[in-house]
Amino acid sequence: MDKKSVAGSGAIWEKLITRRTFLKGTAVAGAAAAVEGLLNFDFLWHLTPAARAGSNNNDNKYQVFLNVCPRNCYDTCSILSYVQDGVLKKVTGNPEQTFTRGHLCAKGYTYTRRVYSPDRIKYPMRQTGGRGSGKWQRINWDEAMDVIARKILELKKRYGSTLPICLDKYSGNFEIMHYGIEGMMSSIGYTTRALGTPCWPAGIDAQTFDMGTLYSSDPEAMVNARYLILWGVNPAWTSIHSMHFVYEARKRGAKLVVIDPVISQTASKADLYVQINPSTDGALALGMARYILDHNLYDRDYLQNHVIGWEQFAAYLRDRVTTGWASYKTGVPQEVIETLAREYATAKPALIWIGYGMQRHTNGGQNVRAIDALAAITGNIGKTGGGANYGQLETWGFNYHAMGFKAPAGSKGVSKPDGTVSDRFIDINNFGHDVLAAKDPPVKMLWIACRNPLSQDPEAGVVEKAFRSMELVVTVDQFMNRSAQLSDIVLPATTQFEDWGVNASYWHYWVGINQQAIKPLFEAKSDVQIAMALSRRLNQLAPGSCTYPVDGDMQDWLGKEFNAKTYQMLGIQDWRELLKGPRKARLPAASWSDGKFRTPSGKYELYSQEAQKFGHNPLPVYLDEEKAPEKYPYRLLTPHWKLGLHSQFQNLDWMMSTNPEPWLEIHPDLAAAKGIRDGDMVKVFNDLGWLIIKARVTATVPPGIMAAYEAWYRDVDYNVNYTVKATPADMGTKATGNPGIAFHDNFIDITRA
Ligand SMILES: Nc1nc2c(c(=O)[nH]1)N[C@H]1C(S)=C(S)[C@@H](COP(=O)(O)OP(=O)(O)OC[C@H]3O[C@@H](n4cnc5c(=O)[nH]c(N)nc54)[C@H](O)[C@@H]3O)O[C@H]1N2
Ligand SMILES: Nc1nc2c(c(=O)[nH]1)N[C@H]1C(S)=C(S)[C@@H](COP(=O)(O)OP(=O)(O)OC[C@H]3O[C@@H](n4cnc5c(=O)[nH]c(N)nc54)[C@H](O)[C@@H]3O)O[C@H]1N2
Ligand SMILES: [Mo]
Repeated sequence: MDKKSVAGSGAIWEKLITRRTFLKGTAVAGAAAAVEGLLNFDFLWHLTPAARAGSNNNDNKYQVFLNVCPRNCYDTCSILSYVQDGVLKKVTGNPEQTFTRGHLCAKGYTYTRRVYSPDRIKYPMRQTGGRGSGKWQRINWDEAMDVIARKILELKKRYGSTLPICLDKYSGNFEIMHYGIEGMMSSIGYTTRALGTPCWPAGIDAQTFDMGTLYSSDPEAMVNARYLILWGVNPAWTSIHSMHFVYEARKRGAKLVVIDPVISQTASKADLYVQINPSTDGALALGMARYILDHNLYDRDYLQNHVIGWEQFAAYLRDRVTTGWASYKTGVPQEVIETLAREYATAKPALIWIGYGMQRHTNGGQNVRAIDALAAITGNIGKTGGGANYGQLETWGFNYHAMGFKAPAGSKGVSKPDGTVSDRFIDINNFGHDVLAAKDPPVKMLWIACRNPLSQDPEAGVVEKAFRSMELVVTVDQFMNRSAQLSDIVLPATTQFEDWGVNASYWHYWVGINQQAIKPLFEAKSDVQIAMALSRRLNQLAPGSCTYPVDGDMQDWLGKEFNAKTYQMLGIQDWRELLKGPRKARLPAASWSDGKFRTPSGKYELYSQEAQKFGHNPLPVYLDEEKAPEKYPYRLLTPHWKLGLHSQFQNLDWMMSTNPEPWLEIHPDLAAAKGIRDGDMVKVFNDLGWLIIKARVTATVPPGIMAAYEAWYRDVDYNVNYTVKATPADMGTKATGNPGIAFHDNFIDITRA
């Protein structure tokens, strides 16, 4: 066994051989061969080290552009891009934007390496030897659009609708005009869509039942907290800019508590670290609530004026919850629970940041409701420096013009009981299975954009099967990742430096324009331009078959995304004012400060009939956590990694040079019991699949729990999702159409490889 990690689905060892050959031997090398020599890359390649050395004293030799990091990340940083002779030389954070404060994260500083990476997909390419063969042939855009358009029209003719065509798009680029990808699909007819999100839906529903929507306070206002609980969130890795505000709060006297089963980098900064059994956060919150109730530490006025359901909730607590029970469930000593409850309820304002990691469980939604309840009963909601922060979409009120195109007249889709027609929706969190299961008509073609399902979806082996069963798979991306390798046609996407756009964050309150700073590299196009090119060809072949515009000026289109409300929120009259710099939305520092909630009652709903309608207990009650089956007694957590963002960044040379291979964190006691030493290769497996990975023996994880971080490494066949089952979380359906996914309820066994 060589020293690199490998992964597979199904316990078939031969598959390993095929997979490795496919990955190392042909696909990557094949792609490289297809594109190398077509353009002398040395020119750009040699310039970027200079960008690295570029000094701030010489800024006047550059043209400076405003950009925004469009990744799915809390921070959505404001970037200043330095361009010389049409080449992006360096990037820095924009000091004007008070959340980014002039800094990027480690990933952001690699953007020059990403834009000019020799691994970028440079031209449309067609895989001629079959999916995964690695035999790629460069084709031109016209040919690519012709093949795709003909396939769409042929499928439409064969099945009488465009439902056999399925879109899977998620979060590779959250820039607003990227919703044009959905628009392109709508404009050809009714199609099959991956609906939902793998990210945060359980928590969204929880906050929606409690408060009417997710609307957290300005994270910059965290500095005002006197007590700050970071609950199942690891901002030292996943929201590095938030740490400034966390530290500032602490400097001003706040106590910092971190609750996580893993001693994360964030946990290492805490005044109090609480190691909790995974998925038992609801029990901890309810135990704290019981203590608060018994010791009269709740806020009577707030409950009376702004909350419904307190009596029922208090009765539930008295009836079913004790701090002793909470201790038994969570593994947290009873005294710690009581101290935490007392301190939290008496330090005002107290703020809880509820992370996305903690809700990726079968009871994640209920756990978030229980934590929200703490903020409500102590009257911390609506207070600057208080609250239960999870995320916000207040600043996302754009027109979504790029998305708003309708199916051609007479298109056939799914008929609904109310007489309307719609797309066919499948679950994004059980994508492979649902694609394979779709009937009448079956799914025959996939369009993948801003998405890497082969790496990010559970049951990656099933997703692979779904890919292999298609007649045509088109992937639009910047890199030849696993999904691209299993496609028939790949199309090169631009980076944010090569495009116009506008970005908001789901965390902070800033909105910024993304200026085109450099010309598109090679033959890359933006997703919207690809939609236009496809429409052009479709309409040539079959006039009227696609309603998407066939051309358009991207700055005009950008203007069409704004409306009176966004202008008012940003304090501008025209979007071009954003070319002077990003703007912060004019919202109160504390959400819900007017006490008007968006629930049916207009109050905070401890008792939610809406929750009941969706099949949940109307109260935030404890739902038992998922326990390890006998056969697979250990839990494998797969949270997010510092130097990558899902399947992005870790493939770049600077990242690979710092961290060339993934690892598994395992506690010394378990390692000893299994005869595993630090640095050994281990096999992690369950009925679904397996991976072979290097062990790091560390007491930062508890004995029965391991951690391996989700990521895509370029030359390493590593995929945590070969062992992750598509188990739904309890909530998510109300706000996002499908439940979230319990990525962290993943049980495995381990041996030395
Ligand atoms: N085991 C496990 N799995 C997880 C998670 C976990 O915690 N554990 N987390 C889940 C979460 S929270 C999320 S949000 C998902 C993320 O899942 P995805 O949204 O699929 O993740 P990314 O890898 O960020 O992006 C997908 C692709 O978009 C491409 N891309 C970037 N910019 C563009 C563009 O402008 N156009 C096009 N067409 N493509 C572009 C990138 O190169 C990348 O290949 O993963 C989920 N998967
Ligand atoms: N560097 C980097 N930044 C990112 C991302 C990335 O991939 N890399 N991804 C972005 C995206 S899409 C997202 S969704 C966010 C996610 O960022 P976070 O909200 O920080 O979520 P995670 O990193 O998935 O998990 C956070 C912590 O939750 C813990 N956890 C798991 N289960 C439980 C539990 O049952 N209880 C408790 N208390 N804790 C638990 C994990 O051990 C982990 O330390 O980050 C965004 N920012
Ligand atoms: Mo996410």
